[in-house]
Amino acid sequence: MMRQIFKLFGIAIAISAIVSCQPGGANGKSSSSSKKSAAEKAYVAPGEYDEYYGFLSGGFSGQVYTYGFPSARLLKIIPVFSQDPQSGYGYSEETKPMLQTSYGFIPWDDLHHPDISQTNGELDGRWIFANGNNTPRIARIDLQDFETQEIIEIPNSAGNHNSAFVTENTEYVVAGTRFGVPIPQKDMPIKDYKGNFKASMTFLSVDEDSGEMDIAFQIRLPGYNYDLAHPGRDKSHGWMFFTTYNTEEAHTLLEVNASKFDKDFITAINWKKAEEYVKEGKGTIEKTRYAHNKYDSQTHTATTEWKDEVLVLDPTELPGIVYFVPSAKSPHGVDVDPTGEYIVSNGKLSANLVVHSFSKIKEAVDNEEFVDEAYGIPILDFDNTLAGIVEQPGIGPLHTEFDERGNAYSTFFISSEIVKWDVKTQEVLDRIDVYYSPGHLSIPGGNSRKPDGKYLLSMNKITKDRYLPVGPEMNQPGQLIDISGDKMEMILDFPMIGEPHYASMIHADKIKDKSRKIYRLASENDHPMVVKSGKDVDITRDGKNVHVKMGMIRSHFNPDNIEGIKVGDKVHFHLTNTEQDFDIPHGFAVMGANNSEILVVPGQTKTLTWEPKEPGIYPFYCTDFCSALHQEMQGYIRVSPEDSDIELSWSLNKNIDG
Ligand code: K7E
Ligand code: CUA
Repeated sequence: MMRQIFKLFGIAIAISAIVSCQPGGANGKSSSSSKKSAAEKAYVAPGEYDEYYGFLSGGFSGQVYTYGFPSARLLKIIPVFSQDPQSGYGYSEETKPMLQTSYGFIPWDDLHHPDISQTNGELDGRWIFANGNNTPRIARIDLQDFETQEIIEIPNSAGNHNSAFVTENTEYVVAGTRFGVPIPQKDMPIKDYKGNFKASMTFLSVDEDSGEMDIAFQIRLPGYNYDLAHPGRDKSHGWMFFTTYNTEEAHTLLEVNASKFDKDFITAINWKKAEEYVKEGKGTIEKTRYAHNKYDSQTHTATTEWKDEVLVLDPTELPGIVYFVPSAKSPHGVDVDPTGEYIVSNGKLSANLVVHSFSKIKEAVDNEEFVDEAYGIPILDFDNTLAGIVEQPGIGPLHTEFDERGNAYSTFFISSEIVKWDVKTQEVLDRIDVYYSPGHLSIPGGNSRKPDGKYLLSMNKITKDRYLPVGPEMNQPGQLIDISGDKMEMILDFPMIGEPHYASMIHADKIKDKSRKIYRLASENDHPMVVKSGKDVDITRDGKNVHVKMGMIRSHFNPDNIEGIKVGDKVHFHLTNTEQDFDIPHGFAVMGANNSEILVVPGQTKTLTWEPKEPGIYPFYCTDFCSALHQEMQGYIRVSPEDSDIELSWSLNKNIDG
């Protein structure tokens, strides 16, 4: 016991020593490789557009942040697994079903990896898929609306971390479990974990036209811990690779007990083979329960569909689907180069990077060169699958991305740097300090067949002295690095929000021209409570439920005086913004509402529910400064006692008689 504690201390001291000996504050040794200064490179003049979109995960904020690069201007916050008082997402009646799960309404999650859809191995800019790590879910954001349109819960999973990565034609989005757990869930002693807990890798199909997801199948695996995933591409298309740690199957003090074995695994899954088995009718249907939430942009309304079964493939009965490739100890990232040949495994505590060869893996599989098996799954030979080792590039490698010139870029958490190396020769070419401790990095298309290697975004975990202090917690620094030349050059340092893990970046041309401007009232609004013209304005009572169909246009609400509401009523404001002009939203807020304001974009309908508790006169107003007379965009609601006999009535520009 004593020895273990001492050992722990040793590790902690070693790590803190390495972290704290980094140079602080200003970086004096920035090398200017080109004629433009760093400031000029990151500068985007007023009125000009950025060249790239970057979609940064918010980690525990449950959101995605849209930035423009190279300026790092924040363009839009996209709520995903969160309630957002700005847009009303998760508060409006239409969007509440998006956050429904088998555990109930969950307005929070830990979002790590946004991944943009691909066609022929290139980013196509149609959708972003993102994972909810805590309550296993996958979301789809539409890049026409920049809104979350679908969230599907992942059953038989716990800690949905190796997600949401797409295959090169967006055939599948993968959702990999982090924790082993009993499947199906049950009450059992934790000490009996080993051999009894299980894990699931879930493959979700994606409809080519609508983007709609569906769970195609799950692969049941031993209950190790699985960390990250990336799809094969080009020559390795059809495969998916997952880092696998805690092959010791420890259930306590993992930092020691899951670091015993010299090697852990990359789990290589041949999903094309799995697909064949599915077509042959193989696999078992298991009973379960999960929510599938979809937003319909025609009715502006989300619905929850409850599903109760999932198709499970057992790789011990269906050979050829899963192989274990011994790899770096306690690996974190697994990254595949643009050719699909090199698979980089990043052992968190290691000073080397292990590079596997897909051709060699394939050959070993074809020749059945197995050295052992674990729970019935064949284990390949480490040396037989190795392409090479990047010797001593830094300490604590986490993630790697690629450019189109045959270079790889890896983050090193402990030695706080990014190292550039040659994928084929594994030779180190350049290195740059980042401040401090980078997690993921991102290059536009850097996890696709067609990288666009101009900029690299380093997402660092520790801030310390980078910015003016703001209390005990500092926003984490993002650092933009120009990688177009031989030497990497840091050009910008900016605070990010939440805890960004991965970000996906894409050239703006792939998105900007198809971005939605308005919902056409005539053809793109089938909401049952829509107000298309003044004659649709109406208020109806159904017992305690009062439905208000209200229009919004510069600069008034229709109606703006309402009487006959009583204490105990549930008032549903169905708000339609009847503007048909780009970028003219109206907001709605009523005094004492327990949810939020709501922002309605042109041609859209949204509903806010309000339950007045006391008699009185309640003002409501537009929250978004929409015209010179925005402050005139307001109204009153009269709330009477529960037993009052005042009739419902409403008006605009005339007195209510009563
Ligand atoms: Cu490395 Cu969740 Cu992708 Cu964080 S993970 S850094
Ligand atoms: Cu409408 Cu302000």
